[in-house]
Amino acid sequence: MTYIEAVSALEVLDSRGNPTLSVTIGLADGSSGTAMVPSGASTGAHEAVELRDGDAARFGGKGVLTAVANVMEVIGPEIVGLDALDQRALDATLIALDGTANKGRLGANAILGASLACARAAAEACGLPLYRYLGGVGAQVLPVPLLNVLNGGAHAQTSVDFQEFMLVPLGLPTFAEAMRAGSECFHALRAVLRERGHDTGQGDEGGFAPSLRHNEEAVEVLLEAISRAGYRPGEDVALALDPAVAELYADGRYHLRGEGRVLDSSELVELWSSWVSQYPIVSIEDGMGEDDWDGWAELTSRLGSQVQLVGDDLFVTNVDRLREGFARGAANAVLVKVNQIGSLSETLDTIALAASHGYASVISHRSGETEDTTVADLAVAINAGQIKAGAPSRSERVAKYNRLLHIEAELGSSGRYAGRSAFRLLGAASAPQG
Ligand code: 2PG
Ligand code: MG
Repeated sequence: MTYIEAVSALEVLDSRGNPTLSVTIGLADGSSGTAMVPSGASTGAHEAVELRDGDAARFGGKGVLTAVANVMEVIGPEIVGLDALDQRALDATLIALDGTANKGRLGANAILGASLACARAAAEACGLPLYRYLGGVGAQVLPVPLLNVLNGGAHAQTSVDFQEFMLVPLGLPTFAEAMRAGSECFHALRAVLRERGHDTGQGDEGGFAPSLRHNEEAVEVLLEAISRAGYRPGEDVALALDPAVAELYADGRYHLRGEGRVLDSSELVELWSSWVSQYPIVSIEDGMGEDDWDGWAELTSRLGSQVQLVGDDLFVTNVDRLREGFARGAANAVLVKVNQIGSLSETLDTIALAASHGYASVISHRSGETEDTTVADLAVAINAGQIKAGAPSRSERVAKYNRLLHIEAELGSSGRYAGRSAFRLLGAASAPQG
C-alpha cells in the first residue's frame, strides 16, 4: 500500500520572490508528502544544476516550468508504482533517469523535490514524524543553531564583504533556551547598531544588513550584543563565520572591496588566525575559495586543531569533492545542503562519509528558502549537532527553528541538546586569548 500512485508539481515562490518547485507525491494508502526546493545566491561552481527556464518574459528568466514539466511528464510516469519506503531505489531511479553527473538534464530541483516528497509521504504512511522515519530510534539530538544575524556579501548590498556573522548559543541547556538567547542577542544587536548610527534593514537571511566601517566591526557589534543581552561571549554564546570568500576570489587573490584590500591565500589565513586568537569564534565556513585547495590545506594545518573549518562551496555536499578534501587535508567539517547534490540518499551518503573521517556535518538551509522544514528534521534524524538556518527572524528561517522547538517538546526527556559537545575542537576557541 506504500507504492507511489500520483506525482504532481507546481511553480511556487521562495523567500526572495523567485520561483521554485513544490512537489507532491501521493501513495496508494492515501498518504501524501509535499516538499519545496530551496535556492542559493552564493552558489558553488560545483553544485548540481538548478534548472531555470531562461525565458526572459517570465520572472526574468528564473521560471521553473521546465522543471515542473520534468516532474509531471518524465519523473512521474517512471516512479509511479515504486515503493515509497525504498528511498534508495527511488533516488537511484531518479539519478539514472537524468543520466548526467550534475543532474543537468531534468534539473536537481526537479529530482530533489521528488526525492524529499517521497520521504515525507513514506513517513506519513508509517505514521512517523520525518526525523523518526529517517533516523529511527537513534534520532535524539537537538542541534545547536548557527544564527546568521548580520548579513553581508552576496546576501546584502552593503560594504560588508563577508557573507554571514552567526551567533552560536552553545552554552545553554536546551534548544529552547538557545533560541531564547539567540533572539535576545538579535534584539540587542539592533539596539547596538542603532546607537552606532547603522542601518537595521534586513538581508536575505533575516540578519541585519548594515554598511560597516570594516568587516571586523561586525564581530565587535555581535560581541557587544551578546554582553548587552546578559550572556557571556564564548561561554554562553560563541561566534561562527561564513565569509563565503569564493565570491571574493579573482585572479588568484581575495578582493575585500568594502575595505579596499586584496589578500593572497596566506594573508587570508593570517587574517583568520588573528580573528580566532582575538574572538570566541568556533567555526569558519568557506574561509578559502572553492578551488583554492592549497589555501585550504594551509588554513587547515594552521587552525584545524582549534576551530571548526567547514567546506560549503568547497565540497558542495558531494562525496567526490569530500574525498579530495580528505586527501588534501582540507577542512574538518562539511556543510550539508540537500539541493547542492539533489537527492536525499546522496545527502545521507555525504554525511556518512564525513563522519567516517571525523568531519562534522552542519545541516544548512539556502539563502532562498520556503516554509519547508525538512532540514530541521534531517538535523535531528542524523544527530548532526548543528544547523544553520539564518536569523531568528523572517518566517522562512523561523519555520525551521520552530519545527525544532516542536521536536524538542515532542522528544521530552529522551531528547538532548547538543550544546558545546557539537564542537569537538573547543578549547582555544572557546575563550578569547588576548
Ligand atoms: C551559504 C548559504 C546559506 P546560499 O553560503 O552557506 O547560508 O548561502 O544559499 O546563498 O549559497
Ligand atoms: Mg556558505
